[in-house]
Amino acid sequence: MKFNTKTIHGKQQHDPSTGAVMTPIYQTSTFAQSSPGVHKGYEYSRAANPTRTALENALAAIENGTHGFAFGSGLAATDGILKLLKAGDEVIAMDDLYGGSFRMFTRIYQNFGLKFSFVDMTRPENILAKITPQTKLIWVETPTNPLMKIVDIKLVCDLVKDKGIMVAVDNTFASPYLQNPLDLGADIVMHSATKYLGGHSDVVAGAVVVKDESLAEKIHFSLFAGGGILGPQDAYLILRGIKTLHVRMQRHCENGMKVAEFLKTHPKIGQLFFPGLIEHPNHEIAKKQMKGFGGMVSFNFKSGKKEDAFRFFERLKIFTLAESLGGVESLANHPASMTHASIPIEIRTEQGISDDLVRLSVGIEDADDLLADLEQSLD
Ligand code: P1T
Repeated sequence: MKFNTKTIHGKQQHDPSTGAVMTPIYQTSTFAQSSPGVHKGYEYSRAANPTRTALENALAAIENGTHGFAFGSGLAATDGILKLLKAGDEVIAMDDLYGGSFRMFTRIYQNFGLKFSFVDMTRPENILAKITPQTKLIWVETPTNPLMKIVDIKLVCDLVKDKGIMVAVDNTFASPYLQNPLDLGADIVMHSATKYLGGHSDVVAGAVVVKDESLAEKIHFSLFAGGGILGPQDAYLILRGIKTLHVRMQRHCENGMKVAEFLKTHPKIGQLFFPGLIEHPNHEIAKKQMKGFGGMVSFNFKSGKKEDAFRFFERLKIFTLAESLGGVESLANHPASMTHASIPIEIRTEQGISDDLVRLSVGIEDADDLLADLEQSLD
């Protein structure tokens, strides 16, 4: 089955009890048993719920995995993965990544005895330099949030193959339409389903997909025993969103490219971060491992002034200044004070998350209107 069919039909069935074409919202916490332990496959909704099962099957289908898991948020999904580790284990993580992931790693799990090193994985030799016998997980994010670096997933997986180290990829920015990390050798793929999977900025959710039976059992245990599940209403919304993922992503990619091309020639723009541009340092890798370049574009100002960024945000009319991304509507974000404020300023500055950095989530509106909005605001 091709991807554009899988988003709608992948591992889906009509509701077995009624024939309902769309999976109903099973708003129930518990399920009747005819004798202790005798039931129709469901006991208690923290363990499994039919609406969540339908979503988890859809997630597995579009990420080419065998098992999907739906968590209450992207961070709950990350948390569910980290719970596979134990004190003394070491994690090598991408240096540029969502601020909330960095905050969880350094302010929660470090206190529980995990050790984290952050390296620029666009140079894979940086990973090799940090591997020790205690290394158990490589945490890749690509494209990265907010600087749009691209990591060669297959190269990283090949590097640690046979070393007993798992590779997890946060695939939020690409979405499964553009890239399938499990096909490139990753063990785990994770999403903030709040973003492109949901697609309408109306739900917070997380996803994990694996292709290995014993890893699936461990993730299910982490979800079930840790309790960070997604409720049935939210599971329904993500399932509904996935059905149009391929159509939305095509337009996100088209509009993202148009916005990047426009910004490239604008005299006030300094650095532009978009993997679809031939000038992007990782463009060739992006071309190799992604089906398109997505709708996320970051840039800073030639002036280097925070005030210029703030004036730009305040004058936007169609782009909304807000956290998050991946919805049908265009958003603008100031990473330094919003999504990445939890990263200490010295690390932020070293990474290049400057005070004049702007991150755009380009939506699926008419591109002419988006370009006109950027132009009037920059002028
Ligand atoms: O917000 P939540 O659903 O918990 O997802 C966390 C998360 C994980 N990974 C990546 C790459 C993300 O971008 C996010 C959430 N990011 C934003 C809210 C943002 O505006 O960047």
